[in-house]
Amino acid sequence: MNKKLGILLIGGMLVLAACGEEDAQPAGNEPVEEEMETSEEVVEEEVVEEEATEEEPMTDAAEAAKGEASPLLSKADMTSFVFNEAGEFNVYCEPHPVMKMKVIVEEGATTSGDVALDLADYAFSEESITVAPGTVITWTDQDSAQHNVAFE
Ligand SMILES: [Cu+2]
Repeated sequence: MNKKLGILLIGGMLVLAACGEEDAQPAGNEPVEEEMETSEEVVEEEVVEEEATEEEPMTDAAEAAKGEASPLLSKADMTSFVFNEAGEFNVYCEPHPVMKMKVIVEEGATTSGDVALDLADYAFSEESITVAPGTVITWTDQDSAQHNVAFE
C-alpha cells in the first residue's frame, strides 16, 4: 500500500522537476515526506499534476522573430507566437501586405500572459499592442479569406 503511494509521489516530483520549480509554487510540495503515510497526500499530488500540465501549451508557440511566418489560416484557425525579446515587431499578413500591426515588447508592460487577437475584415484587430516579455499572442482568423501572421 505504501509502496504504491511512494510511486505516485515520485511520479509527481518528476513532473515538477521537468517543468521547473521556479515558475510554479505548487501546494503540497513541502510536506510530501512527512505525510507519506496518509491517504490525503494522494489527492494533493493529483492537484499538483494538473497544474503542471496546464503550463505545457505555452511552449507550443513559436518564438516571434524576423522572417518567421505562420501557415495560412482558414476561418477559425489560430496561430500563436511567444514574444521573449524586448523590442518592436512589425507584423503583417503575407497574402494581404496592407494588413499590418506592431507588437512592442517592453519590460514591465501591464499586458502579459496570454493575449487573444483577431484577423477580421482584412485587418488586425489591434494596430499596436505593448506587452511584457514572455507574452503569448494568439491570432484567430475570423474571415472566410485566408490570412497569416508574418514578421518583417
Ligand atoms: Cu490577410
